[in-house]
This record gives sequence, C-alpha cells and structure tokens, in this order.
Amino acid sequence: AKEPVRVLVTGAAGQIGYALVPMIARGVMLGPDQPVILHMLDIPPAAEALNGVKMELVDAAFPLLKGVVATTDVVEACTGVSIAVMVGGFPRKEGMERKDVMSKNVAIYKSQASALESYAAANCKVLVVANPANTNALILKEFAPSISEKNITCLTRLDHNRALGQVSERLNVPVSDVKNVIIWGNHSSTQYPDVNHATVKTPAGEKPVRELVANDEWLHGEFITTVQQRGAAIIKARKLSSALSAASSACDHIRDWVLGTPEGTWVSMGVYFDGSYNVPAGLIYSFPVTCCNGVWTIVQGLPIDDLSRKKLDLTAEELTEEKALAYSCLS
Ligand code: NAX
Repeated sequence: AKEPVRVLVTGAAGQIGYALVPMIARGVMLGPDQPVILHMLDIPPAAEALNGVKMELVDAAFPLLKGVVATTDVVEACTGVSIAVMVGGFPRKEGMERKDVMSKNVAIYKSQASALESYAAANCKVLVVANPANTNALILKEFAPSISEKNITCLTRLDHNRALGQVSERLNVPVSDVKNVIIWGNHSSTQYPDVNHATVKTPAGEKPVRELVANDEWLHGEFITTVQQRGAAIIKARKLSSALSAASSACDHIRDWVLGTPEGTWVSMGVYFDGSYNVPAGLIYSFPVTCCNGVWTIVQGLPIDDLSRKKLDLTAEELTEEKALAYSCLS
C-alpha cells in the first residue's frame, strides 16, 4: 500500500475549502489508490467552523483519508506537506482600495511562504488559488527561495475548463472531446482565452475548433468575454462565487501536474517562466503546459497571430503593474 501524502488546504473553512476537501479525501486529486492526510488551516475567527468541517470529514468515513489536522497554527499546518493548495486570503470588500487588499494578501503570502519553506516536505508542490492568484504566487515564490520556482504555480485551470465548457456547449459535443484551449496571462478579466489551437474529436479525426465553429465574430467576441466574466456571472446567479468548479479545477491542476497530462493534450497553469512567447520574465503567467513525472513544461512554438499578440501583451502589462503594486506594499 502507498504511504499517505500530506495535503495542505489553507482557507479550508471557506466555500472552496468545503467543496475541495471531500474531493481530495475521495481521491479526485491524487488518484483512487493514494491515501491522504489532510492539513486544514484557517484563521482564529473561523476555527469553530473549521472544526465542523473536520467533524464532517470524520463522519464521511472516507477510506483514503488517514488523518485530519485542523489548525490555526501555520507551522503545524505546513509541517510535512507535499502538496499545498493555498485558498485562504483576504477578499476585496466593497469600498476597499486595491492597494489595501493587496497589502493584506502580500502579508499573508509572505508569512505562509516562510512557513512552507521551513516546514513543508522537500519538493512540495504549491498551487495558489486565492486572488490575486498570480501575484500571491509570485510573493510566495519571492519569500520561499529554497522552494524550486518550478514548484510554485497558480490556478487558471478553472478558466481553462470554462473555455472547454463554452466550446462544448456551442458545438453540442461532449466536453471530453474538446482539448487544447489556452488561458494566457492573469487570472483576471484581462486573461486571454485562446482557441486557435484547440481541437474537437470527431468520427473523422481531430478537427480545429475554429473550423467547426466557423464564426469568428463569436470566437473573437462573446466566447472570450463569457470566459473572462464567468466568475461575475456565477456570483450574480448564486449570490456566492464559484466554489465547486474552482475546487474541481484545483484537483485537475494538481492531478495532471503529479500524474501527467495525456499524450497530445495540454492544460493551462500559471507558472514562473523564462520569457517564453516574448512575455517579460519575472511574472507568474498562465501558459499551455504539458506535465510528465511531476514536472511541467511550456508548450513551445505555437504560432501567435497579431490579435493574440496584443492580448498576450495586455495581460502581461496588467501583471507587471500588479507586481509593482505588490512590491510597493512590502516597503
Ligand atoms: P471564502 O471567503 O469562503 O474562504 C476563504 C477562507 O480563507 C475563509 O475561511 C478565511 O477565514 C480564510 N482565510 C483568510 N485569511 C487566511 C489566512 N491568512 N490563512 C488561512 N486562511 C485564511 O472564499 P472562497 O470562495 O473559498 O474563495 C477563496 C479564494 O479563492 C478567494 O481569494 C477567491 O477570490 C479565490 N478564487 C480563485 C479562483 C481561481 O480560479 N484562481 C476562482 C474561485 C475564487 O474566486
């Protein structure tokens, strides 16, 4: 039998946490034969709610779940974890300045970076979900210099999955037959959902999405804005932000990273990179990646047309500006 893997979820008493921890305990993230020990961190005001989640995990009697640590102590939470899913953060509240929200999150990610660096297992893989996800991940990277930068990522898989879902609905094909969309850039409304290389499995082989949709107006307009603004649409409908889809996508992100992407398929991940596609280095930016043996690699050499180029640059500019704002909060 496999040794249990310790998985940290921060913000575990929140909405996404509540959807995510049962998925992890069921094997959705690391596979149906991988036992897990869940480490759940939240802040003192949420301690009682966190304990309630722990009680429910016990009550659900998940066969793969070999232990639960529910704590408000960052050191205890980080100790020995091989996977860290960072969902906890400070949300933007009405009337708050961007700089104030950024400054709260910078402080959180700076201190949690240090705890992970000192107490997590060697080679711990980190996924930042909490917004601003790319910049929180960048701060975490800066303050955990001994964690390989290849091991610090942020979630854009939800946006990726939303793009697959929109193509599937439009063409009335199963979502599992659609692949290789790309989310470029920031997990924000400047992200660029790109279908130029996406395909659909048909009885006659794989066909480009562009050819099957055959409607550039939709692809350049409504498709992009629907994906970019899907988060807001969910809030409007549910009066709460996306949680089950965020949790499911976080599992997809870690599963594909650890267990590998299928041959011929890529996924989107926010990663720290080397200036691929002429995007300025020094950012956490979402790219198409393939994963093998626990290592992601950016898919290289995809042709980028003029329209796409502008969109890749626009979202990079926003990230550069966010980075400057985050750094200004450090002084
Ligand atoms: P909730 O407010 O329901 O939960 C957040 C939890 O984090 C709370 O329980 C809070 O007490 C806890 N928390 C706050 N500060 C903490 C700290 N320093 N250490 C540990 N825990 C802390 O938010 P939820 O809906 O679960 O969303 C969580 C985060 O995900 C938000 O930042 C949200 O913006 C972000 N999202 C990111 C997405 C992505 O695709 N990257 C999509 C979904 C989501 O909007």
